[in-house]
Amino acid sequence: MEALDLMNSRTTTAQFYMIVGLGKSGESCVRYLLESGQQVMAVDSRENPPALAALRRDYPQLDIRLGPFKDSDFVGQKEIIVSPGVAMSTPALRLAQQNGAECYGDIELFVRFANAPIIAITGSNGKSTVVTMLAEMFNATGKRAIAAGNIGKPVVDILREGDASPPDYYVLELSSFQLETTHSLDAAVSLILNISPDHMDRYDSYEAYRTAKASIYSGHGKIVVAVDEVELAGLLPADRDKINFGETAKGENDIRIANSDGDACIFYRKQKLLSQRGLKVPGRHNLVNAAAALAVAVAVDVPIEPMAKALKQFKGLAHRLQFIIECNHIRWYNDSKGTNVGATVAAVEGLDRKVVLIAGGEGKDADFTKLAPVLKSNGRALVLIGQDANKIEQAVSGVVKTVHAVDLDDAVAKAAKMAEDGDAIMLSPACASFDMFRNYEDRGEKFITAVKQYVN
Ligand code: UMA
Ligand code: ADP
Repeated sequence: MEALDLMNSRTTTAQFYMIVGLGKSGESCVRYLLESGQQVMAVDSRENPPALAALRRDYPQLDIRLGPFKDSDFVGQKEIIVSPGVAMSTPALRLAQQNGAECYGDIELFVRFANAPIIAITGSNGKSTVVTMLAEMFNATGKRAIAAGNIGKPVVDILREGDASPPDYYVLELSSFQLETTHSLDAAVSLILNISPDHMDRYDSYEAYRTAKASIYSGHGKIVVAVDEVELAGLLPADRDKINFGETAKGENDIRIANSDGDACIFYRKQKLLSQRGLKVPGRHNLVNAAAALAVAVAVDVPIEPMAKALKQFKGLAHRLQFIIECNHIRWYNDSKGTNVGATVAAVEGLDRKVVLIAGGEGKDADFTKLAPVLKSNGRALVLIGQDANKIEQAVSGVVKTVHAVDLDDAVAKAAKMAEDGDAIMLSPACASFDMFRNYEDRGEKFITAVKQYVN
């Protein structure tokens, strides 16, 4: 049965929903609910949220309230669908809950109607890469998989598309924000890739962030475990089928990483499936991502060799350790999606050469001292931009030569002057982009333009 019919059959009379946030998630929920005959109002604390113009055009009668949230709009609501960018600790939402409202996010709405097994993936870093790897691997080997969620396609759009025949798998990238507002997830396979501090401006503690991530394990499905990740300790439920991956994975069905013939390789049951040099994506972290994707393949019981073969064709995503150009023996990389300290550490560590790092932006209350060891071992110099440039400088003081730049053009010119033969120059900000750019894509594209202008 198609999702819209399913929803109509479940609700004999139209229900009233309040949608909080009119970004991508809110827009998809508004459209889906209206298309399925429900009643909707929407609020956004911004004056001009991204979906406003399109919704006003298509639904001129829709009740939309903008600007700072008003308690009076929330009290008395029964069903509130909350966008991931709005914290559940927002006072108006707390008040609504105290008054009996059920609050949940778009992922919850989706999982109630999803008609194919869900592979749920979270982690502080590598989510989009692994989700895309898996979708490409399935689709290249005769299975149909749809990738959605935090990767950029709102899940409710899948319900709206009302696919006549369900895919074999939904591969969902889930952020901690989305997991917090999902209560009925029962994924066929769930995976936490890694956990390191992120979004500390939104959580009261690191523990609260870890707990939000761990809720991906709710339900009865199999769990794919990154066994080398110490941060997962204490989060794993005991009584579930598990497939491990990593250097310390030892089980019959596990995916193991080990050195062989001078290269880091991935093994399954003593068979070498692929090696670091056989991948098109650089960096040790991408070998780990590949191992994670293969462990999911084991968990869903599809033939592993064709999946490994398809993985070798994966070319990587834009803005993730993306090679731009080599000029005068210097290689330039765009890692604009490196939006937290853990990602930047992995990116700098992942290259087999010294790095002039361009970093900085909106720091989300991160602890930047964690950048110091990797800058000491692999860094040539540091060029800082953005709102939290001084914070980063203080945190890594004296480790490498550090300069400040006013914008990306300036940063590119300064980085080029400090690089030596054979070095890499990389934008991997360890910060969000919103202080200077529309988003990380905008930052990455502007960086690529600045690099190309500089070298030409
Ligand atoms: N906002 C307000 N007031 C509101 C509603 C939102 O100020 O009333 C702000 C938020 O604080 C945020 C921005 O608007 O800064 C966007 O929030 P949103 O909830 O409207 O976002 P969407 O456009 O719906 O996009 C969301 C995810 N965004 C966030 O979680 C912030 C997208 O992930 C995701 O691709 C999309 O749903 C589809 O599922 C982006 C992201 O940055 C890439 N995610 C974070 C990350 O990866 O680190 C978690
Ligand atoms: P996410 O969707 O979790 O943000 P991405 O796949 O978009 O993850 O990668 C974001 C950044 O994280 C990359 O630019 C890279 O620097 C870093 N990264 C990717 N995979 C890993 C990993 N397994 N461990 C640590 N860092 C990683």
